[in-house]
Amino acid sequence: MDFSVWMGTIQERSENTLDRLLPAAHIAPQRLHQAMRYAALRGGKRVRPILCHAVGEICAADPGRLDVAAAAVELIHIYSLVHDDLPSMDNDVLRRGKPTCHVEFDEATALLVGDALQSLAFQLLAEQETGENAARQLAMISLLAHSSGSRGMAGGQAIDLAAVGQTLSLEELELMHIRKTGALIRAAVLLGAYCGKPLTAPEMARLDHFGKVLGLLFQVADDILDSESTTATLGKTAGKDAAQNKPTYVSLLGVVRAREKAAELRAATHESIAPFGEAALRLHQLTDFICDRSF
Ligand code: GRG
Repeated sequence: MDFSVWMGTIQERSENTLDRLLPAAHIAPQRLHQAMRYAALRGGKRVRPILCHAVGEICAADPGRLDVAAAAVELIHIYSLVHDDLPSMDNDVLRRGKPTCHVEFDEATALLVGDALQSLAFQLLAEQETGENAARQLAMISLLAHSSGSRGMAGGQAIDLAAVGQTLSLEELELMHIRKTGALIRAAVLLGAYCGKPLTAPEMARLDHFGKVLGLLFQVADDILDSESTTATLGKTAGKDAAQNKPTYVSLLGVVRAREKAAELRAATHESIAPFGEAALRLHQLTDFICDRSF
């Protein structure tokens, strides 16, 4: 199956799973549930769910288990976007081609949407069957908690907020992105692996390395897009990093060297999963999509 067709099927599965697992809009408190569904449904590339499913092909994971793990990581991602867009953080009005959650509803509701989506993610991993046994499911919960907490995504966001108007070295920028964006990308990879047949320690280490490098590649590509694309194409405000005087790969390296960096990371990503052979086909294709995407 062509990659774009395969990706479309996973995006559809992801949408249907979120639709099924989110509280219905008519259930009280209706406004909060409407806002959760507004933020979560009909939008986004679903890169993290696609990653879960692509890794699932390596370890023969059950698609139903992957759906739940993928939904959990996507819910954390959506919560982070809703909170990131708030006036006290990035103060943005457009996300996934529509008004941000606090613009469509209100600030207090958007805050609660993020909180409730985060709780739902962990509820799913605790209540639904995602791994072969309880120990595996606990490992999945622990992984997602670490990845999204103060030494993962939330910590990366704190470094990001403190960095506005500052000069960061390349190493400091990398450390920020490893946490802010990379931690959840890595979690998506490893959650996919936990859904399937147990892999050997070297195989898990290989996937771990892949997830880390892919997270950086995702961010370099995102920085290049932010500097070169348009708001209409991205479905979110373009050029914000420069406007807010935020350090990025493009501001530090210039666009030509940022592209070289992306090419190096792409090669390293492919190399890290080469030993999986044909089973990693979807992961290779997804790596290229992340690097070459235009939105
Ligand atoms: C508020 C705790 C907290 C964390 C926020 C991820 C994040 C941390 C903020 C998002 C800001 C941002 C634009 C980061 C750059 C990389 C990124 C995560 C882009 C958005 O992810 P995509 O491109 O979005 O996967 P879609 O909408 O396609 O899911």
